[in-house]
Amino acid sequence: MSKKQPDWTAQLIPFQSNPSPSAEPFRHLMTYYRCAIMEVETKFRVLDVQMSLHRESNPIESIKTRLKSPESIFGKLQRRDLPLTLESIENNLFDIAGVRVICSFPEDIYFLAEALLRQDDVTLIERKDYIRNPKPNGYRSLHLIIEVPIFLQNETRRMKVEVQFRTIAMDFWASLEHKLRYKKSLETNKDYDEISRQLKNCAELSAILDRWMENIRGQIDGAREI
Ligand code: 0O2
Repeated sequence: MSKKQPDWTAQLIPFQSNPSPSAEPFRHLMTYYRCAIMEVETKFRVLDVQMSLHRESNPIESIKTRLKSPESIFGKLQRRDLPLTLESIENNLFDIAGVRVICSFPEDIYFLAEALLRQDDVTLIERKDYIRNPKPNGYRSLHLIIEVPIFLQNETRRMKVEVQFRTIAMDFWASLEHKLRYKKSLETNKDYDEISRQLKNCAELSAILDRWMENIRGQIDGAREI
C-alpha cells in the first residue's frame, strides 16, 4: 500500500518556482547532513596528512561523498513502512550522509577507522565488518555509522553519517557488482547466476591480491629500515 507523498517531497519537483513551505525544514535538514559530510571528510583529510608524515605514501587514495536523494529517502521510508516525517528520517535512516574512503591496503582501513573512533567528538553507532565477514555474494567493505557534531550559528547538532572503507580492489569490484544488481533485464536470465558466480570468484581473487600486495609493501618497508 503506498502512502500519501508528504509535502517535503515537493523538493522532488525540479525547478519548482514556489516551493511548499514545509519543504523548507527538509532542505535545512539536508543542509545539516551536508555539513556533517564536510566535518567527516575534513577529519579524514587531516588523518591522511598526519599519517603520511610517518610513511612514504598517503593511506587514502580518494574520498567520495554523497547525500541521499529525496527520491531514495522517500522510497526507503515507504519500503520500511516508516512515517514520512523529518523525525522519522533522523531516527531511522542512518545513510542520508555517506562518506566512502578508498585506501590501497586493508590494514590502512583499520588504522583510519580506529583513529577516527578515538576522536572525542565521534560516537560509534554501528559497525559492520564485511572485510572480516564478507557478504555471501563476495562484497567486502568496513561500514561504520557514526555520529558527529556540527557547530551551527546558535546550536550544536549531532548528525549520523555512514562511512564505508574499501580498498581500490574492493571498490572496483563493488561498482561492477552494483551494475549487475541494477540490471533488471538479467534477473530472470540464466546468465545472472553465472555472472554472480564469476563475481564471487573475482572477489576472492581480489582479496588475495590485496593481502599479497600488503605483504609486499611490508617487505619493502622492512627492507628500507635495514
Ligand atoms: P547506496 O546508493 O550506495 O547508498 P540499509 O543501508 O540500512 O538499507 P543494509 O543492507 O543493512 O541496509 O546496509 P549495509 O549492509 O550497511 O549496506 C549499505 C550500503 O553498502 C549499500 O547502500 C551499498 O552502498 C553498500 N553495499 C552493501 N552490500 C552491497 C553489495 O552486496 N554490493 C554492493 N555493490 N554494495 C553493497 P545502498 O543503499 O544499497 O546504496
